[in-house]
This record gives sequence, structure tokens and C-alpha cells, in this order.
Amino acid sequence: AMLGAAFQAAAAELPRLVTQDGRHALMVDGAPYLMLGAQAHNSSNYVAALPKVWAAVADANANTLEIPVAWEQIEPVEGRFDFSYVDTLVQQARERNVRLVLLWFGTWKNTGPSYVPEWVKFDNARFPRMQDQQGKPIYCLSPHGTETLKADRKAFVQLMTHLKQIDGDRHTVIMVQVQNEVGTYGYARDYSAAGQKAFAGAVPAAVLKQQKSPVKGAASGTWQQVYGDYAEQYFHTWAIASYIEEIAKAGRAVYDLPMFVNNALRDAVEPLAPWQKNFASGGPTYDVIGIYKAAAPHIDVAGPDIYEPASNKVMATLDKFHRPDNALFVPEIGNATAYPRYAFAVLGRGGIGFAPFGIDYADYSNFPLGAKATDRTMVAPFGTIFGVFRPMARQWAQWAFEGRTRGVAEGDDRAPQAIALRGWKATVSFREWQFGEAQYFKHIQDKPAGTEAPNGGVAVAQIGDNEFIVVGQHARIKFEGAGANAGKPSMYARVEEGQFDNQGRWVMERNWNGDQTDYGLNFMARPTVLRVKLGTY
Ligand code: N0T
Repeated sequence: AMLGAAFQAAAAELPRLVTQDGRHALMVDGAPYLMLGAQAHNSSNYVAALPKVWAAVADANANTLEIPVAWEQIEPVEGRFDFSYVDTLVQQARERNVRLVLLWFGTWKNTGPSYVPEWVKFDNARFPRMQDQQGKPIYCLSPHGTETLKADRKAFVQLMTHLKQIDGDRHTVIMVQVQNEVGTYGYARDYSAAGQKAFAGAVPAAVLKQQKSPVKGAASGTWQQVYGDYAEQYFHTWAIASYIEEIAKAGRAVYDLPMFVNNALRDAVEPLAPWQKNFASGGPTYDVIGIYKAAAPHIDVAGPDIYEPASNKVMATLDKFHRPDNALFVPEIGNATAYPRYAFAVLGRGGIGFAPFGIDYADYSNFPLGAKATDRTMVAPFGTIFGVFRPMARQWAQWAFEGRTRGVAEGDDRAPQAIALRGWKATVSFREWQFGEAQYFKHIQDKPAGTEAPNGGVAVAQIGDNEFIVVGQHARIKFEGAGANAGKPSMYARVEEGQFDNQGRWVMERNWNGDQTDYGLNFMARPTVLRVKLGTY
């Protein structure tokens, strides 16, 4: 009875994002949850399209599906709502034991209004578009359109009200994305009368507090005075973030699910400079996360959509979005073969989730952004990684929340990488044979099959002073003493290959020793879980 009550209390607890000591957890049913996600294609938000989505989600071993709910589909006629798709989606997700993250495609989808209902699309008088410097309307709806905000918010509140009714006790839906890749391409801000008036206003105190100026400016005053050459971008960011806040706040007032925004990135490696049409102005780019925190407190997370595979850029992006006030969450990453390895880096860094985009057997290829393939060969490289994390996803999320996890993805330079652990240091290297050290075999020119392009990765959880869970593929890992163990000789006490069962118990399959440990622990194509115990002498 006690257990039953505890379970009911946990089940009754709404999903929420918690932060402690600068680390984050997405709590689902009372415990940290690791989102092994998959995002469906943009047009798969219809009942008849779902079978091809579920098939891919299953092959991906994903525990969470991210999928759109479009304003145009729930309110095709103003004031008349249709939730038949949402009902079926939630029902089918439950049958498959998959959680949902709903993507609210409203006022902005990749900055444009393509997903608003027809009655919104062409009524520019009521739902104003932004204007350029000459007063000409542009493609993007204005964040200063008060009627647009009211209408979007009303539809979103209906959605959240309906979700609460059908799912308030089950939490199949664990998170909601508000809009999709917001901002404006090609224009810094709205030059309409409403936009001009707001731009001449003072920077709100909360923004001043949370968003430092990259240039020397006034401590307070207008956007121009405070932020100089960054003023237009920062102002537009504030306008969009404030609009999103109104929607998120109203939605959470009826049903308080965690909410987030996703970002079409600006380059995280090139030096910061004022906006020059090189990214969507107004979106939650890494440089203005503070503005989103100030203007949209009902948005828990800003997440990067990663579609540039260069490892230095991916790592810089992860670093910039991973903050004490912003959980690391990758709501989209390309589905091409360059990307799966980044799961090790994201999950190792304590990320709450990682979701490749286009995990869906609709005949649509995201090439050249993503994979050419649209079949199982596209999904499999994610499926194998998620497959080893999934049985221990809850444990991993708990370890991450406790700051015990680390991870690396193979760099484009193929160079070894160090992982700092408590009392230990691990070195991860790539393109090694399972037997021997490269220097003994200088005459061997070829490299292990399947390592032609970088695809290695390792994630480590330190579960005790000398004990680790290690997951990897296409990589070698070696440990040596550091910190309290610096300079001490060490050896493996045990290296068990196995996995956690659904009760969270470790089940050993075999003990690695001899050739399997003499040259480091060598992971090949098949991701493997090891429980490693070390000792010093
Ligand atoms: C993403 C997806 C979908 C380096 C692209 C990425 C999704 C949206 N947009 O398939 O449209 O709904 O969030 C934009 C990437 C821009 C090009 C970057 C080149």
C-alpha cells in the first residue's frame, strides 16, 4: 500500500525541469528522465502518416517522439477546434510506451507563417507582417501584432487544456516546444510603426540584468544606447521572446508542462559580431540566451538545432548552450552519419535529451542537410546507440544530474581526447586496432573497417570512486590515476560487459580480460556497455 501510494504520488507529479548546483534534470514521473529522442518530418502530423513514424521510432530505439502539432490543423476555422490527431497520437504513443514532445507550429515555423491557419495567413490587416525600412511588408509575422499573439495564444491554450484533459494523469506528453526556429531571416527587426515605437523604448530592467552588452554602452536607456551595434538584434530578440512568453505562460497556467524553444544556430566558432544577415535575428542564438531568460521565464530551455557537422562547431555550440541557467538539450540534430557520435558528447555532458531530425519513413530525404537514405540504414546508427542507453536511461539521467557523466565524440582531426574523472583520467583514441599498440605495427597501413569517417564516441559515468560505466563505439579508452591516484600504478580489477535490466540491476554477460584489456578497452562498430572497476597498487 505504501509503495502504491508512493508510485501514485510520483505518477501524479507533472514533468518538470529542475536545476541544482548548476546541473539539470528533466523529471518525469518523479525521477530524472533521459530523452533518447527522434523527431518526425514536418508533414507527418497527420493520423495516416503516423505508421511510418512509429516504424522509424522503433528502429531508433527512441523513448521519445518529437512531432508537430500545427495551429492550422487544430483551428482550421477560427474558434472551431479539432484535436482528433492529438488524441490518436497520444493513444498510439502509449501503446508503444513512447513519450511525446509536441512542437507547437504557430506564428513562426523556421521564422515563417506557413503553419498558421489560412484565415491568419492572408489577413495582414489583423495579423500584421513585419515591415522593412521602406514600410513594405515582409514574409515574417510581426511580434508586435497584438491580435496575432491573442489568436495564437488562444489556440495554444486550447491545446494545453485538451492535453490536460486527455493526458493530465498519464504524462505521455512530457514537454512542449513553443514555435519552431523563431527569428527573421534577412531583416534585423520590424520597422513598422509599432516596431519603431517599441524600439525607441527603454530596455527592461530584467534584460539589463541578464544580458550584458558586448560593446561599451550606457548602463540603461534605449536599446541603441545600451547595446550599440547589437541593438536591433537584441531588441527583436526581446520582442519575439516576450511574445513567446505570453503564449507559454498562458499555456502553463492551464497545464504546467516544461516548455522550450529551439534555435537555428549562428556560428559558435567565429568571433561574435553584430548581426549581418548571417542568421535569423531574434532567435535564441547562443549570444542572446540571457534575453530569453529575462523575457521568457516560462521557457525552461533554449536548445540548439545542429545541422553543421564540423566537430569544432558542434562542440562550441554545446558549450555555449550548456549553462547553469540552461540545460543542455539538443532538440534536433541531422540524421546523416556524421551526427550519431555526438550523442556520446551530449549524454556525457549531462544533456537531458538528444533527438535526430527526420526519423521517419516518409519518403523524404533531408540531404544535403541530413542523410540521403530514407530507410532503416538512416535510422540504424542512432538505433544502435540508443539501444545501449535505453535500458539504463533512468540511471544515466540520475548520474548526469549528480555530475558523474562525461563524454566525447571523435573530432574531425581524429586526435585522442582526455576525460577528467575524480581520481582518474581517461584517454580516448580512435582508429586503433583491438590488438596491440600502433607503434608496434608501423608497417600496417590500413585502418579498422568502418572508421573511414569520424564516428567514434565514448560516454563514462563514474558510479564509485574506482568504478565506471563506459559506453562506446569505434574508440579505445585507457585509464590512469589522477588527482588522489596521480602517479600510482593501477590495473583493472574487473571489466564486465553487460547491461542493466529493466529493474535497474546490472547483468553481466562476460568478463573482459587478456587480449580484451591489454591494449585498452576497444569498442568497435557495435556500441557496448562495460562496467569497469580499477585499482591501484
Ligand atoms: C530545421 C529542420 C526542419 C548549415 C530542417 C533547420 C525543422 C527545423 N531547420 O530540416 O525544417 O522543422 O527546425 C534549418 C537549417 C538551416 C541551414 C543550415 C546550414
